[in-house]
Amino acid sequence: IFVCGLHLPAPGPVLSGLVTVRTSVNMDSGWMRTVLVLLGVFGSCRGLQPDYTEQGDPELQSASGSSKYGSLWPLPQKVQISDVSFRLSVSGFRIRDAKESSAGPSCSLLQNAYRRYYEYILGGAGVKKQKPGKNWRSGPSELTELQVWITSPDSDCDAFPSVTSDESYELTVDQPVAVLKAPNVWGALHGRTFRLINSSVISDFPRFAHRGILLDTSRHFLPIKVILANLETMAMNKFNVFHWHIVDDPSFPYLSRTFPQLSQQGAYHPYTHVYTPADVKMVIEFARLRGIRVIPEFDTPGHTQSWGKGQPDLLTPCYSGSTPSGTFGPVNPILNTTYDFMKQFFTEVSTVFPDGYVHLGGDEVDFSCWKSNPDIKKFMDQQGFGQDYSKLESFYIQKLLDIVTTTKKGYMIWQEVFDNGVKLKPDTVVHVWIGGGSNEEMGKVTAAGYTTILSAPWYLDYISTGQDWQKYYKVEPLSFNGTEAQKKLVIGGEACLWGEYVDATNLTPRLWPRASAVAERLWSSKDVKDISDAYNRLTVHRCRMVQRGIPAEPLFYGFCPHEYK
Ligand code: CP6
Repeated sequence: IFVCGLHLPAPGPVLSGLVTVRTSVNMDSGWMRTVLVLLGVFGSCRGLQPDYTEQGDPELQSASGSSKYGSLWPLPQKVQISDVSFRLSVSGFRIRDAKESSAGPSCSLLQNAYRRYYEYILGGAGVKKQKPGKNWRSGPSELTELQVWITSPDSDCDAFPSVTSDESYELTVDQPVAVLKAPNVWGALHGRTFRLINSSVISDFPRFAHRGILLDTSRHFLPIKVILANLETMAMNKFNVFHWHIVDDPSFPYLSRTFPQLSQQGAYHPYTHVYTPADVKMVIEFARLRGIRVIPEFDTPGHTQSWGKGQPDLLTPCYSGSTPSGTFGPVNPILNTTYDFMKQFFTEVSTVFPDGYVHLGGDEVDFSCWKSNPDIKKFMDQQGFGQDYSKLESFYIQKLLDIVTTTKKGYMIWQEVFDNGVKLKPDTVVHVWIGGGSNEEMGKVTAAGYTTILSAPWYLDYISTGQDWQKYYKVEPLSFNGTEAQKKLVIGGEACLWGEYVDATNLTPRLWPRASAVAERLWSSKDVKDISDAYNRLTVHRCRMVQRGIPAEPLFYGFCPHEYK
């Protein structure tokens, strides 16, 4: 196969591996790359163009203004760009490990990244023929290589990223070599900021450690290739958490080895609309290679209708009068079998998903079914809960948290669990989703000493005409009243794309580039808030996504440079 100037091995088992179970995920052998090209993840053969605005392209400037930062997105913490530009050595440009680097050729994560970035970088430079202008250095002005120098003894090459990973990097572009220096691979991956040409020094690190996107694969099944393409786009925007809201009321696409009947009965289709263990493994490894954590959410006790199909007696039978109505409510909190099931289920989850955290949901529990059920009523009396069903909810969650704690995982929960006064482990992450931008709830949660992340202002499934990215961009996560110590407990946020009205046909343009606004808010310095500078950079950043085959929607009228070059 000849795709985009690359000779690739014939796919053979690769494609079938995508739709059937593959037990080993070897991202290193080149087959994954083949898959990507075939999937159109690397949609453009030309790859990246140099930064047009930095080149002072007059036609682009007439379409939109240009930023002195070109198309950098999210904006690095510290940038010095000089007027001096270099020519990329088209024939000889290399990305390689620095001599002093603690990661060598055996670090497949980096070698994989070099291969991807090399294409992005050289694809662009090869297309645009630079004419020497007044800024070109006379004499040796060719950039011949990018050296990648991992400075700490342990590069983290074979590890999984975590909330404490150091993602910082330093990039010095000078000739004849550019140097990308980072304590470990996670920072080095962010060095994709390297987009060449001008002499520059960038010193960069994230403002917040947790920068996530929530995708919902229950309301609509999302094919693996959509998830992978989204991970690729997340990496372009320096997002580092994929919050996988994998199951919910309408369908249960997670194929559990322990309880296969959950997806057999609860998925939209038992073979085509499920995520097999091999699929899940592929998503996790694809994400890891891009510095992205995968945090699964198994939301209980509400949002569990689909669980009931394959697991009889898990849900509470609702009553109409004195007889069961045939419908079911939240997970039944009064049966021992419920907790036996949860123990087995979350033990499996803890081995399938390597991240240190699982999201346990706990949101929007509807009490009406519990209220209708006489056995629940009896239990409420026995426990002395009176009429307070949030006590019953807390009773359930408390037991669940204890179970999950035995699997050695940390947990995240939606804010209701905190609101109901459940006793939480000190390292619990409380996920704030109710309310608007400057959020009182963040004040409450952090005053109680818990770590928190913000989603309330970032529901990207909601759309309206106009540039609502600006609304997302202007959010200041630390605007609540609180002490410095409280603000340190805010570890980041997530943009949520709930799936009621989203499937593979509209996911990408609905999410991108609107989520890019959230990306910059969570990565860049607090005082990066010039909206017109953001507009200029984001316009070009969006064109970069489009050119890479990601159908990100436009911000406003105009055109992309690649349309006419
Ligand atoms: N699904 C689940 C949802 C929502 C939540 N949980 C939700 C509710 C209201 C709004 C947005 C999303 N669709 N499982 C709440 C976290 Cl406005």
